[in-house]
Formats: sequence, C-alpha cells, structure tokens
Amino acid sequence: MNKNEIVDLLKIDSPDEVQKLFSQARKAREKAFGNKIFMYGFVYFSTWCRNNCNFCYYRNANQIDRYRKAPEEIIAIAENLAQSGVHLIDLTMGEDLSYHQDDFNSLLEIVNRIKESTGLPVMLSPGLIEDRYIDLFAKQGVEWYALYQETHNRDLYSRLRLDQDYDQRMHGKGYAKEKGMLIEEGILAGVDESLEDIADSILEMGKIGAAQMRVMSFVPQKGIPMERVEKPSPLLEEKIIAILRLMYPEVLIPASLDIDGIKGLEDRMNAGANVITSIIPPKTGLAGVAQSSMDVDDGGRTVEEAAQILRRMGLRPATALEYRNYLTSIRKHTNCM
Ligand code: SAM
Ligand code: MD0
Ligand code: SF4
Repeated sequence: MNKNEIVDLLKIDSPDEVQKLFSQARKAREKAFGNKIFMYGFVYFSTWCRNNCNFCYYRNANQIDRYRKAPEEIIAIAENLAQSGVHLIDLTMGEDLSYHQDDFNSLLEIVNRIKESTGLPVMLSPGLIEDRYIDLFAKQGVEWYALYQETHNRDLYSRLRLDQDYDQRMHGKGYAKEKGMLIEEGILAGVDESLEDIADSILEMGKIGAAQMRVMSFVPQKGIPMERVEKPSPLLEEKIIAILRLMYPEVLIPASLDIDGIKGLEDRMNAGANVITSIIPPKTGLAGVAQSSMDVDDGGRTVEEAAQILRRMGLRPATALEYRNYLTSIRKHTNCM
C-alpha cells in the first residue's frame, strides 16, 4: 500500500467496512502465526526521568511520587513474571541519570542475572542512550531495544518530545539494529497527528526494519500540559493495528494493557495484534506508563486473565520455545527488509 491507500483505509468508518478490515487483518495474522499469541512481562523499574515529554505522567516537571526499585527486587519481579508464563521481560525506565552515571553497570548486572535465572529474552526500554551503551547491551545479548518516536512528523515530534533531537532518537534505533538487536518502533494516536502523518509513520516503521510495531492511544494524565486533550476514539488505534498487520503480516504488533486495562484486550486482538504487553504482577508497587495503576494491583493484568480471554477467542498463548524460534526467523526477515 502507498501513502494514499493507507490514508483511504484510515478514513473508513462504516461498521461493515471496519469489520471487513479487521477480519482481513485476523486472516493475515492467522496465516503468519496460526493461533499463537505472545505475552510480555513489563517491569517499569525506575520512574525518574530527566525529560519533559508533553504527553507523559512521569515527565520531570510533574510533581509525583517516584520510585527506583532495588536490583534484588527487579530480579525477583522478573522471576515471578517468568513463572507466570510470559515470553519476554521488558525492562523499562524513565531517562534516569543515575544509571548513566554508573555507565549502566548496575543495569548490565541486573540484565545478566535475569537472563540467567529466567532463561527468557529481554527487551530494554531505557529511552535514548549513547551508542557506547548500546554496544554493551548488544554484546550482552539483549535481544530488543524499544525506542518510540511517537510520530514521524518532525514538527509534531518537537511539540511532544520537548528538547529531544529527532535524528538522534532515530539514530539510536538504527545503531542498535546494526549491532544485531531487534528494534521496536511506536507511535501515539490522538496527539494532533493527521491521517497523512500516521501513513508516513506506518511506512517509516517498515523502512527502518522494526520487528515490533506499536500504536498506543494517548491517555490524558494529571498534571501534564496535555491533561485536557481528549483520549481518541479506540477505533483509530484499532484501524492502525489492522493496517500494520496487513502491510507487515510477519511482525509483532502489541495489544497493550496499558491503555484500557484487560477489558481493552479483545478489541485489539480482533484488530490483528499478536503480542500482549504490559503484563504486570499484582501487589509489587509497580506502575504502568499510560495508565499508571489501572488493573495492576487487583491482578487484572496477568497471564492467567489474558489467557482466558485468548481461549474464548480461539487463540492461545505461545510456548517459550515458539517465541524463541520466532525471534530467529524475524531476525533473518528484518535483516533483508
Ligand atoms: N522513558 C523511555 C522512553 O520514553 O523511551 C521508556 C518509557 S517508554 C516505554 C514510554 C512510552 O509510553 C512512550 O514512548 C509513549 O509511547 C508511551 N506513553 C507515555 N505516556 C503516555 C500517555 N499518556 N498515553 C499513551 N502512551 C503514553
Ligand atoms: C506497554 N506499558 O507495553 C508498556 C510500555 C515499553 N517498552 C512498553 C509502553 O504498554
Ligand atoms: Fe521520560 Fe519516557 Fe516519559 Fe518521556 S516518555 S517523560 S522520556 S519516561
């Protein structure tokens, strides 16, 4: 599909046409993955951040309670997630300078121990880090570097990610990919982007060879500049998921529990997503990003809850081995994209 064709698909709004789009996306998913769905454990281990993204609750200027979890606790949480059946551990932080100051030695050690004790692949979402740190994580065998541009319209980017260089952020992903890491790219829906902007992003995600491609609806947060911007219609995110699936049938496309909690899972799966992200163990004091607390402590965001919904839909959680095998094949695929 070219840009105009993508924009035309984004415009459809009759329920019949929308359902047809979703059903085609599900067929494309089934052809590439059968009924297998992957699940990611989410560990937001430090909510300290030097940046001031206009959309984010954890922006530096927002006066909120913050935490930085101790290494032992991070490792225990990852082990708990692994036992519950997730296929990957996503280690996420704000741009917390204390990790930069020790040259990421403490995080490297944490990653090592998690890899050793869980045997699971790891995704790192540390924000933008210097190339020399990417080198270290790549050498350690960290499988994934997640770094979302949010939009590929430079002007809009500068209004969202205040004082963060567009090209440096794109470079970080490219560099990680060169070093053999898989990369995840992501955009936000409902942040004043045009349909043309969305189409540009969809094309760009393919160009940079992202193996995982994410869209998340903006969720208004207390105390941020965009506090009064309305959450977009869920249909926009779902249409983007479906179009991504049709354009890139073999990639990973998340249904994030961070936007609408567990009740938002079914619609995102129906649109063609194939990985459930933001699974968080209950009662650990951990936060989500877009929805800092929804469904976390009461155990709504668990493998068990998600698996029940999948089974009702004729889908099933993959095995750890299936996920590993998939990584091997997508690595080959994105290297020739
Ligand atoms: N601090 C690192 C960074 O920004 O790259 C890692 C955290 S990253 C996982 C946080 C992501 O959550 C952002 O890139 C954005 O896509 C999403 N996010 C943050 N605030 C949000 C909000 N209010 N609504 C929806 N998504 C949000
Ligand atoms: C999620 N809350 O998957 C997480 C986060 C970071 N790599 C992912 C945005 O929804
Ligand atoms: Fe910091 Fe990431 Fe939030 Fe931006 S999105 S303020 S970099 S935690």
